[in-house]
Amino acid sequence: MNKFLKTTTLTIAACAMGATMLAGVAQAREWRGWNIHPPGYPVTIGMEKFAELINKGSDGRLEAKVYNNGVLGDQPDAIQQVRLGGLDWAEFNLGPLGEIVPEANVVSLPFIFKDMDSMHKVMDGPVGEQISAGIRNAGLEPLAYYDSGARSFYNTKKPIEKPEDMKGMKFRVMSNDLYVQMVAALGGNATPMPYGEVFQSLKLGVIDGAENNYPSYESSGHYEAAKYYSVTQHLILPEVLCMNKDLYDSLSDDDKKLVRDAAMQSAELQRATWSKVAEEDKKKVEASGVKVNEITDKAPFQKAMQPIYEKFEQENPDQAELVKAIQAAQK
Ligand code: GTR
Repeated sequence: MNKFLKTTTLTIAACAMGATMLAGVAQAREWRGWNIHPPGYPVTIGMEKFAELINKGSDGRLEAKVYNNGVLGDQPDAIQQVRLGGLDWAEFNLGPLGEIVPEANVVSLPFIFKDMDSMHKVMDGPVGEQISAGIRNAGLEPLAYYDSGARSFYNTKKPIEKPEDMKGMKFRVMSNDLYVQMVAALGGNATPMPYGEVFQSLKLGVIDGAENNYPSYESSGHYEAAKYYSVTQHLILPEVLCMNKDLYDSLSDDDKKLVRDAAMQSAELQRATWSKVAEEDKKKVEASGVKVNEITDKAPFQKAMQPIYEKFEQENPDQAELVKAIQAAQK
């Protein structure tokens, strides 16, 4: 995190803490919710719904609040904060979460899901339960899964049609070693970097590209800096609405139910909003001059991932079963 962001984050955190203290005993302690996205983004809409249902459903006994735009820190830091109780709840992508939840890392194997429907099917079944158990073991109570579509590569230089086109280009990836391996296997160079630094880095030419879904590509403004979007759809990553496990465990049964119902309703709204917004954002970036190229033959990209699967299964024998289960569920 850069210094300005860190100072701002600390100031905001201190203010939030001060406000909670000033509120005194009569009022609920505010549950601070970390969100990386701006207002109006599908995740933000879902999280705001969750907060609203909690606040209303408890007649103000509980108070959840969403802090947007990553002002409470970047994602890997926020994951630690929610685990430790410095923050209360959040919506995380399973990519960076995979670094501390081995079960969750299987979804970061590129091309593991055929499409969104297959991802939903797997996450709604026994594999999803094992991933949830892993998240719980890490000190986070998983409440509901949100959608984040499919991620594709974009860059400032040219359309990517085959892996060789990535040669010599530097791509920002999220914090997870599997993504560094992924870009390297395709012939490019990977640089893990906080989301909030990508726009500037594209503008300055520090990186040539990155990868994301349409709504993030649009809302982050990356589409203004990197005009070539190549539909590789190499990752279909679920996201999870979760809270500090000790906080969840401390709730009464009625409040646990309130939290779970609110999470479910928020996820329904988030998923419905997602499919609408993803389409709209594709049109919006195209209208702004972005060159989108579909990739008819994804086989060369998929083939290049084989060594990553082999290494992963060798190093994580416990997760190898999960990989097989995901593959079998999609046959
Ligand atoms: C978005 C995701 C965020 C964050 C971001 C990134 O699609 O919703 O949680 O992971 O991508 O690229 O860092």
